[in-house]
Amino acid sequence: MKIKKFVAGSMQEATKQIRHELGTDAVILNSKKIQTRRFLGLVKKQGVEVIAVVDQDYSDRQKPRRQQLQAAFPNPGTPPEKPVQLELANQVKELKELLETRQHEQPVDVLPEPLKQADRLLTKQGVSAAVRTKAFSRLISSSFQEGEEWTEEKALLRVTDALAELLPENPGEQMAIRSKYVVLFGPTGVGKTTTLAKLAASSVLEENRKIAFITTDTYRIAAVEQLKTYAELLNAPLEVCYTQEEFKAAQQKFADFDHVFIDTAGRNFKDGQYVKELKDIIPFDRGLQAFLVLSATSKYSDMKELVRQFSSVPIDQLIFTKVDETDSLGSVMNLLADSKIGLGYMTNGQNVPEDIRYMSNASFAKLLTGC
Ligand SMILES: Nc1nc2c(ncn2[C@@H]2O[C@H](COP(=O)(O)OP(=O)(O)OP(=O)(O)O)[C@@H](O)[C@H]2O)c(=O)[nH]1
Ligand SMILES: [Mg+2]
Repeated sequence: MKIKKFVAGSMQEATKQIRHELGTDAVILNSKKIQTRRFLGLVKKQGVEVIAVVDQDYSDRQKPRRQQLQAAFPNPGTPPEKPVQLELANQVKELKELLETRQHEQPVDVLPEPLKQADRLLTKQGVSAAVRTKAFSRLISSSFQEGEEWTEEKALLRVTDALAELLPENPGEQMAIRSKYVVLFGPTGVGKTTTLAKLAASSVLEENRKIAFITTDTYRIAAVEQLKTYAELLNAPLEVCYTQEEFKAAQQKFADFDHVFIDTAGRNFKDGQYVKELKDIIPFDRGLQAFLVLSATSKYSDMKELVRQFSSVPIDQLIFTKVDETDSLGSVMNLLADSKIGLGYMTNGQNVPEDIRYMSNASFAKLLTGC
């Protein structure tokens, strides 16, 4: 297998070079527009940088097929000689078609074995083909050297970095809880109340903050009792609010507190009506840090639909719970790679306050690949 970077004035020129140097079985892995400098670096010129690869084994595997086709459709006599220009135009067209037909193949088909192995690991984790393709294209365009030696460890580290780069911006641990009001919402039973208690407990125990609780979960009878238990343990006041007026009154009451942790009712938010009900009670304004809580055990398509339903709510970050209950984080990766909302926390157990961790993009990618 041979991988090479080509720089040319246009895509057409680049494909000509690729055909010339790597042959007709070459596949374009990545291309981007670049600015080249000419004449003492003063004049800028538009160009393209293309990374192409040819897998000799693949090419050889195709030979018998080509011979078969030639045998099945023998050339009926010597073709008339074509003018040179027409010949060239046909070659370009042929190459274009070839590249187009092979564009949908996994780029990893032609990568070195350690990278293929990393790809298999991601596939096992449930990372989608689209995300894997994006990660490998990024890896190749940013740090792939011709003739580079690859080990399994190096491949995994580079893939981990490339995956982290696909994730939306994450404000970092120092900015974990940065607003006075912190609200958690999400589907039923994902661990909202437990996670809120973990965050509140860390705030009291590690940062010595003066905290209070509000709950708008008046739907389940036991919900208030559950939060009251945590509030009593942390010696923090709790207000139960049924309406936005009551919510605003509670905010007034807690005017001199450092943080107010707000719990909400778990509902089937695939029904947009519940999103509206949530917004009817809680004014989602600037002073509020909003976390959508999802379970890491959920299916990608369900989580994606939930995020879509919340598009009218300004969500700051996502929290994924129950990481301890799953062996594959592919659905979380697929969701994050697709989303503009960054990752915040992950929880990995029922213990309050221990089982929670702020996750940077790099630490999540490492957790995913086991690096
Ligand atoms: N294994 C595991 N269990 C968790 C985790 N977080 C919460 N749980 C458990 O999940 C169950 C539901 O937790 P809650 O905090 O009541 O969930 P909720 O989202 O507030 O539920 P509703 O308010 O009814 O929608 C409890 O048994 C928790 O102990 C976690 O990270 N891992
Ligand atoms: Mg709850």
